[in-house]
Amino acid sequence: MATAPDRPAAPTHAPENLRQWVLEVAARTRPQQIHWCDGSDAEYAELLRRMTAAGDLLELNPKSFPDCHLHRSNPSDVARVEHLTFVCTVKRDDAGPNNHWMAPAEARQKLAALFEGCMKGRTMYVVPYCMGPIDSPYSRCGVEITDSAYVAANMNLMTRMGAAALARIARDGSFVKGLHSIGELDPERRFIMHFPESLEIQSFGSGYGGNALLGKKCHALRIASWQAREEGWLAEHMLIVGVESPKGETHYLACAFPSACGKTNLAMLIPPASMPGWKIWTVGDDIAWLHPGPDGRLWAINPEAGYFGVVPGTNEKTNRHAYEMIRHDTIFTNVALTADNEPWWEGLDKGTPKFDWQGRPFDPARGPAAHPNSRFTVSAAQNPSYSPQADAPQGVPITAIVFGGRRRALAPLVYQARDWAHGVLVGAGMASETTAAATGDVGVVRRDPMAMKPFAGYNFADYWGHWLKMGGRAKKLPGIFHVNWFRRDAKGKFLWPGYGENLRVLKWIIDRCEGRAPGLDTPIGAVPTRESLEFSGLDIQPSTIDELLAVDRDAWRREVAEIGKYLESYGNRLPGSLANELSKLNSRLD
Ligand code: OXD
Ligand code: MN
Repeated sequence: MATAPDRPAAPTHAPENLRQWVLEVAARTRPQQIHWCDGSDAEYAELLRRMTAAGDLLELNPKSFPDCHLHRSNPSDVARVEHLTFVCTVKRDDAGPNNHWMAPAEARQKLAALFEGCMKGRTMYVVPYCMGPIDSPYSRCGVEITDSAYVAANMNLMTRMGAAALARIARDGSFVKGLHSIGELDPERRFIMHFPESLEIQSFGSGYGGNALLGKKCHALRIASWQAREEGWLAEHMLIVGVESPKGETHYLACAFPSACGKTNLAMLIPPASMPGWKIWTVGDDIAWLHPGPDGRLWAINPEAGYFGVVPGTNEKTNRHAYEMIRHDTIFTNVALTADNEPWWEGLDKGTPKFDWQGRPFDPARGPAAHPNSRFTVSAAQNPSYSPQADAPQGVPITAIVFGGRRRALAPLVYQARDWAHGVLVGAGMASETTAAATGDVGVVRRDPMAMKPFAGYNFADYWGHWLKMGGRAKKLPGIFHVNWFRRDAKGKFLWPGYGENLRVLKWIIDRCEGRAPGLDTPIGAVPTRESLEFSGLDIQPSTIDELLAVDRDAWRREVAEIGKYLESYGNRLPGSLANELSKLNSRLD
């Protein structure tokens, strides 16, 4: 193999500030050895081999799932922990009511005690990574120090990690410092702390993706959203999808939905048979960094290089591309196993589970076989619909921004905001039912502005102010829309088939932006006329369409009152123009 995993010395091109920091951390955490990751295939294979030998990974059936492995988490460590996630700014108000806050000095003291000697007997991995294409001016780098081989291997799939990132760090001179230890995986000794003012992250006591793969939520959303405000761009919880029409015209949409609400499925959508000639290109499935481009449009890059997706529900019909791409070279976390050593999950339309996600003989009385938040980690390059533009340094131009949530009532299938400022209100007023992606109750409607409730690294009031300002920075702004795939009838049945059929809605959105689709003006925005949505080949009753597109004024008045109360909780930091948008909406409803 190209590199020995235990090589202690820093690579020659590692900058001095990085070497110094690594030595300081090693002196505090006292690992047995230090391994600087180079990101090579040989290194990845060696990491997997070691974890398998140690029992941290199980090799799956090599014939049907070649080079796939299963990792079983500690049962108390299977999701993001929002109540243990802190933004540590000098002033409490800068973190805002949307974040848990701790004073930086207090947080550092707590963490220092936890990290002291925590890597004894372990290997300390130094993981240099680049969020975004290596040669993009919009990309940003970081280094994660971790004592988890699982984290190092996942970072290899999820980011551009290793030698090329290190070379860029040496060029840039600055990087986000991420320090991570699994500690004892004790929920009582678990903290995910962010110091946006000094570009630092410290995470202790969890090995779960969103808590431990620091490039993802911690860097690319919480720290990056802070940097984006300072530098005039946006770091958002959005997929980026290219929609190519039969005429060969491609439009890119950036869509913000809360965790586990179908971003990966939408990013890899398979067009229905009744819409021949349409193609979908995935640029990203979770995070978008948006910059005003020289042509006045917003341009987006996906800072990630892989997918950390929810497994349950994935099958040939719901997401054929994901289903195919996770059949080789994939790390599964917390899925069940069949007797043939194949991964199994709820919603897979074949096979039977023999062992549940904890490795116990499967007993339906104990709940689902796969954990509802079980995940796959896979390189984006394995996705059959991976867009060649995903590596473009300038990113892709965004035609429309789409907000959405999981709402069984109220929000119509799709509506369009009247303009940018109204669109910011639509995003700020978003609410969605909670899912298994974070610990806590599932199915409870909560406010989740721009799908960023768990991820905005600063006060939401300032964040909305920044969004409003961005409206003045780009001359050709994308249209802003809201969708809801999850509306149900009185009996609880979904009204809309979703999945591939969502393309019909994306087509209307693009047509609207291109000025070629009529809309019906309502107080909340424009909804499609029945004729302007493409329904050919879809078995749906006209009355269902009417129900999907209906705007119930009374219910909306109640909703707007709720949104008003929520926005008021941000006090006098709330931008006046947002409050103004809300009163305009109120008057339209009257
Ligand atoms: C994720 C999440 O893992 O949003 O992407 O929780
Ligand atoms: Mn996410």
